[in-house]
Amino acid sequence: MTDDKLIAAKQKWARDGRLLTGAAAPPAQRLPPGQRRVETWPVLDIGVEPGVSTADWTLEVFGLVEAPLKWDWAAFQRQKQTDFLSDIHCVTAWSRFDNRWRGVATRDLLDLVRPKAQARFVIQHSFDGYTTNVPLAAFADDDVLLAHEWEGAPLSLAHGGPVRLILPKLYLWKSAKWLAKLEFVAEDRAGFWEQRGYHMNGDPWTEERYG
Ligand SMILES: Nc1nc2c(c(=O)[nH]1)N[C@H]1C(S)=C(S)[C@@H](COP(=O)(O)O)O[C@H]1N2
Ligand SMILES: [Mo]
Repeated sequence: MTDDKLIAAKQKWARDGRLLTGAAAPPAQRLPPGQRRVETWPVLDIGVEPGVSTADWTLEVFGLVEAPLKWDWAAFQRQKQTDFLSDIHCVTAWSRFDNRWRGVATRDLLDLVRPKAQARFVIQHSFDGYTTNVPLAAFADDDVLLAHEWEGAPLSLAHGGPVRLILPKLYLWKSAKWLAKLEFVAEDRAGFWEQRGYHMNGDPWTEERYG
């Protein structure tokens, strides 16, 4: 059962253009326009916690790549692991600074699967049925990872464990929890929130909240 009340409320935000300030933030500023800093880490999703364990977790990479792959948990753990530190920005206006992550850098994943020349977007598919689309260029940035640890501990189920994407330069709805599949495509395709009035790109610095 999805959280239909929350979904309807956020869809209305998009229609009404809520939280848009119209202000342009200089990139030197750490808090994007219209955001407020929080110390806790709120849980936000469409209301279906899939409860996938490491034993049955797999990741598939398919579509416009030279070398599609499927990893189980052991194969994922054998990949080069990297530590990251980043801020996250949710479109509902909270930002959380200095999150320590550990996982597989998308750059290292891209070296393995080798996107074809026509590939320009990546669709993330999750175990709860959620999807979200990002430009390949954003996915390939050097601060993006498939995260399985936060602050030195396994990523909790509520925050998308065993594995979620973290793409810090876009609003957090572009970072799928409970990541199951990555699909490389030539044409952009709207994901769950993008079909409900949210932006195809989602840059917090230019307030690409809705569109
Ligand atoms: N699979 C999945 N990923 C998801 C979502 C979801 O509902 N399902 N919600 C998105 C939204 S809108 C936000 S703000 C962040 C919230 O992540 P958090 O609960 O860890 O703060 O996850 C994003 N990724
Ligand atoms: Mo969100």
